[in-house]
Amino acid sequence: SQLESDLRDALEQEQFVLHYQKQVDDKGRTIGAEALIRWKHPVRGMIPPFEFIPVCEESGLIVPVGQWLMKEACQKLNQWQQNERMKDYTLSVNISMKEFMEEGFVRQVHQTIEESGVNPSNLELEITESIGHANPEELIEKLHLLRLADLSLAMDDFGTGYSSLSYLKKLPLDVLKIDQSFVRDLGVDTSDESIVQAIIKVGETLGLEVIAEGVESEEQFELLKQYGCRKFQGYYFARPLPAEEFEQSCVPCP
Ligand code: G
Ligand code: G
Ligand code: MN
Ligand code: NA
Repeated sequence: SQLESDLRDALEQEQFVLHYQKQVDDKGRTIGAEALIRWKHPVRGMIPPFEFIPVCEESGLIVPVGQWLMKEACQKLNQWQQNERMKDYTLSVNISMKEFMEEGFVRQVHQTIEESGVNPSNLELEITESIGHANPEELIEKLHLLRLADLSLAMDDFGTGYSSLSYLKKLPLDVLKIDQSFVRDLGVDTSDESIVQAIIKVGETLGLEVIAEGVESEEQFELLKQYGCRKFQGYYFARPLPAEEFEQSCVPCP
């Protein structure tokens, strides 16, 4: 398709960029960021990922795009690690299921980490529950191999998939990300309050960190803190921003 061939050009001409959305602690202090890809199209302007990631997945382009992304993310994290103010930030990167299931994915990630010289202990890979549709043994094995590089693994959009808790327990994860659909109606929908509390409890029980996504208001932030959540992400703190703007926004207040 036209889009597919445009995407090949985009890779060659380096038209992809990463934006960074802040993640904060309970005091609102920056602790890291999630990297979110954008396509800077020469004619159409900034194109959001939902308009091209599916095409990348169908066409196999997700492999080279994912490689570019991992390289870019490792370079950025490596820069932060040289900077006194940002040296402890974590950087989370989204991995699509198609990419994850690709032969050679783990080796490629390890190689990119090595070549970049980054300390991987602040690198986090986000997978989604839809990965659960894959062969469970193969998935668990792959996650263990990935973690040999000393990086962290997060379950993105948690609570929207179908994975059972007994399955979740078997996965070598570090972090659960509460899906923003549950955060949206906090203070409005009591069942969402219960779901969020339950997810935080599951995290505690399994020894996983929990981060709430999609925090848009002070009320949501306060409720999440009351429930015991310690990490937060959402428009209330910052939108995804180009690297420079993100880095400037992290300058501590005098
Ligand atoms: O702002 P946002 O529009 O960035 O992202 C929309 C969707 O695209 C989210 O589901 C997000 O996980 C996905 N996405 C964003 N960046 C990336 C990326 O770098 N790789 C993959 N595979 N998905 C991404
Ligand atoms: O699927 P994933 O969680 O990776 O994607 C994150 C998506 O959520 C991105 O599209 C990002 O722009 C968006 N996002 C981040 N914070 C907020 C928020 O507070 N509200 C809403 N509506 N979307 C958000
Ligand atoms: Mn994500
Ligand atoms: Na998410």
